[in-house]
Amino acid sequence: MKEMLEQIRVRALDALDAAQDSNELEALRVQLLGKKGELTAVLKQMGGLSAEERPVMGQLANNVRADIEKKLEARKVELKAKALEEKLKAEAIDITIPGDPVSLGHKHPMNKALDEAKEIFIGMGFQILEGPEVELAEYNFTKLNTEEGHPARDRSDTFYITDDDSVLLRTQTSPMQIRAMEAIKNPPIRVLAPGRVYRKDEVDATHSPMFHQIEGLVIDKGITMADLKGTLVTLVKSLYGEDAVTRFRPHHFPFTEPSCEVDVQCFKCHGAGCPTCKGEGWIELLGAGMVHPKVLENCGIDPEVYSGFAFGIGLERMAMRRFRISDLRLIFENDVRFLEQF
Ligand code: 2NL
Repeated sequence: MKEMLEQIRVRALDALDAAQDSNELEALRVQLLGKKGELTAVLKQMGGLSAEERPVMGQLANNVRADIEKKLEARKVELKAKALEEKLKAEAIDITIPGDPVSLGHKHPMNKALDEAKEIFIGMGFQILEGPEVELAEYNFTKLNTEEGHPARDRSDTFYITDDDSVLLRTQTSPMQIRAMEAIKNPPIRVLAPGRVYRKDEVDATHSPMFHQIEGLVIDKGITMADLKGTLVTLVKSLYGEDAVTRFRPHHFPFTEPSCEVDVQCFKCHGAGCPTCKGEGWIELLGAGMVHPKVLENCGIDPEVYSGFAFGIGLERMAMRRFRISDLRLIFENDVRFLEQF
């Protein structure tokens, strides 16, 4: 029996040393120490031993069991550490592998031009206004001194929504400024109204049925044409540089009196005439004027107390000049190869 126990000890310790993982260890534990295990089988034969031999064998069997248990525990710890190490190795990330390139977009050239213009006017104390593109004819035309029957209201120029022509797609952003005047009964008012506007134009290199406008409005006591000129010359200098030359030409709009158009001297030929200015020497920028007294009255502002000026700029034309774009359609097609250039 002594030999059997010694044999079990030697084989058990060897087998435990050879075990590759915790499953094998568990199988060995059952096989060696379990109720139907080898050691138990030997112990069951103890009954046949003499009274002197029994405690000696009992002692030895306990020693063998203790050795096996000790080894089992030690291997358990070793194999657990080994398994963890293998797991970490398998999950290791090679941080030196180059990442997938992220393609970053950027602002559309129209929004760049718009943001530039906004910054300039915010710097002069203007508030930015945005509002509905579907408007009442009342706000788009009537209150702007453009009565029913006026050629600007013609169905061939305006997208009307209702059959009675009372609701339309706004043809300018002025309705927002009318709302501002109605809401702020006590000037000063300094607002900038940028946004989409719609006119029934055929698409070509310089026309689109949807385009963007920036309108500005200033109302206070004692506002004169000098304020209009000062503000717009500041705009031109911010856009084209300190030495840019500005020209004010008489014009007509129903909502301003007097009215003017504002040109900047061609920055390429300085007035001599070249392809950039189509031989004119000047480039048209915007329309402006002193707010018509009837428009002030229509909004509940007393023209005997207050006066003001307003202006309107086409944003696409501004962006085309700013980024030297030759065809308006490129701005709306959104071909990435075109947009990437700005
Ligand atoms: C142009 C001309 C202009 C205005 C817009 C305006 C607005 C109010 C009252 C009076 Cl609420 N006027 N806006 C004035 C003059 C010109 O736009 O050529 N736009 C592209």
